[in-house]
Amino acid sequence: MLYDRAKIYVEGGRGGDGCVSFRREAHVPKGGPDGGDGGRGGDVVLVCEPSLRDLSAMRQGTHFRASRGGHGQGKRRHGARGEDSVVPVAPGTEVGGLHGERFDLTEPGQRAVVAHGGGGGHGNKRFASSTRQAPRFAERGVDGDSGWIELRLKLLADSGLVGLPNAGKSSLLARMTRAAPKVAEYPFTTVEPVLGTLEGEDRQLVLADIPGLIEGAAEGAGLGHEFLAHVERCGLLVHVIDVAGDDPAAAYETVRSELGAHDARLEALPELVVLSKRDLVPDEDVERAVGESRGRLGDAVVDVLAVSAATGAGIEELSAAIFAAASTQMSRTPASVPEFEAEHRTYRPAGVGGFAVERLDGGAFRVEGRGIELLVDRHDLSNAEALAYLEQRLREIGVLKALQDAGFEPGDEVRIGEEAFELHV
Ligand SMILES: Nc1nc2c(ncn2[C@@H]2O[C@H](COP(=O)(O)OP(=O)(O)OP(=O)(O)O)[C@@H](O)[C@H]2O)c(=O)[nH]1
Ligand SMILES: [Mg+2]
Repeated sequence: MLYDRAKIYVEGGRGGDGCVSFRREAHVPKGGPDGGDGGRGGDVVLVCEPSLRDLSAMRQGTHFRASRGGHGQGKRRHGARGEDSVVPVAPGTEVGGLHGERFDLTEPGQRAVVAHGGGGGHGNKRFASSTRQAPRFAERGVDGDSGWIELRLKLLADSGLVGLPNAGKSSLLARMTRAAPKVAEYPFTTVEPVLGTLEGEDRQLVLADIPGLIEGAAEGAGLGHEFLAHVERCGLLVHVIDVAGDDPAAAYETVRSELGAHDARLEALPELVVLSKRDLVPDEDVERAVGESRGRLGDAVVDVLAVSAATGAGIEELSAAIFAAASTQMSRTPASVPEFEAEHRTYRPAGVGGFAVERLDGGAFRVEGRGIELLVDRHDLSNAEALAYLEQRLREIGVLKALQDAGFEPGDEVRIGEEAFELHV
């Protein structure tokens, strides 16, 4: 089985808490605050690992959690950064991130941070000011990002073999590469993509043999639809048609329309038409079929060739044609040029950003806003000093003013995030 989809739960580490501590020295009676900051939580990072073939490793474990940041300590010692959770994925893995980003891991070693660790809390040292010389509170660390994300593997092949079932695709792959796909005289022998490497003089190309396509494949008929995504990254389609079949022209059209129905990008790929099993019909019929196809398809295709996997006739020419198409067309394929920088987002819960105040039934007030919620989350509201500090911050940010405008009076209940508390200001 080729596991080309996975769903995993990722969770960045929680930030370490800031520390409340005061300097103690033999000859200094009342030392100042010296509590260090908590460390950032670790990230969950996907890394493109070339030794992996598919996403089957994700079946063992679906939860990936990074470690939490270390807590701050006295003497201004900061907590250590939490350890990252590193998740190896096969080349060609596409990921939809927690915040709607997309990552595409194609190059070995390429990384994508899919869950950022939470920030560490500031130690009490940071809250010292001329009016608050001995702060007896510190911030707590915040939670990291978390949630389920979906992974989708799209094989990194340079060229894809497409065609109706039984057209002879696997026989060609077996003839041209070291791959040993199953070959048989019934349709749907190939049930999942098989990759083979085509050896050239100075380079190699990866050929993907995908299950046969039938009418309705794009809507789910047969098996091919499951795997059409795997040819999306190819730079060249090798369209295999049984020259001894009933109606080669109709076979061609059926496959073309399924490719187009799946994705217009597939339809737009350069295409090499290969008439297979040429040993089964007289040479003059083969020549006629090649001429007829060339006339009908013209410039729409790279070329039309006739081959036999059984005798080897035309195989060298086919290989040369694939390499030639590769050097002219594949230099700009998505397989070699990552569509997205995998690591394209930096996230820090820095500024408080916007907020909204709402009066609830019963007289309480709710303040909403990610930054404000984080601020409240960072503080222990049972600590009177922390609460006083929070009130001061809410005043500075303009939340108090907004509350008063909404009818707030000292002593009313205010709810922010999970917390509910009375404000006496
Ligand atoms: N005589 C002859 N028979 C061939 C040739 N190529 C393939 N065949 C036969 O055609 C049948 C189908 O070949 P496959 O390679 O399995 O075809 P496929 O396109 O991979 O088929 P699916 O995997 O079902 O989509 C098998 O019985 C092969 O032996 C050829 O060049 N000459
Ligand atoms: Mg096959």
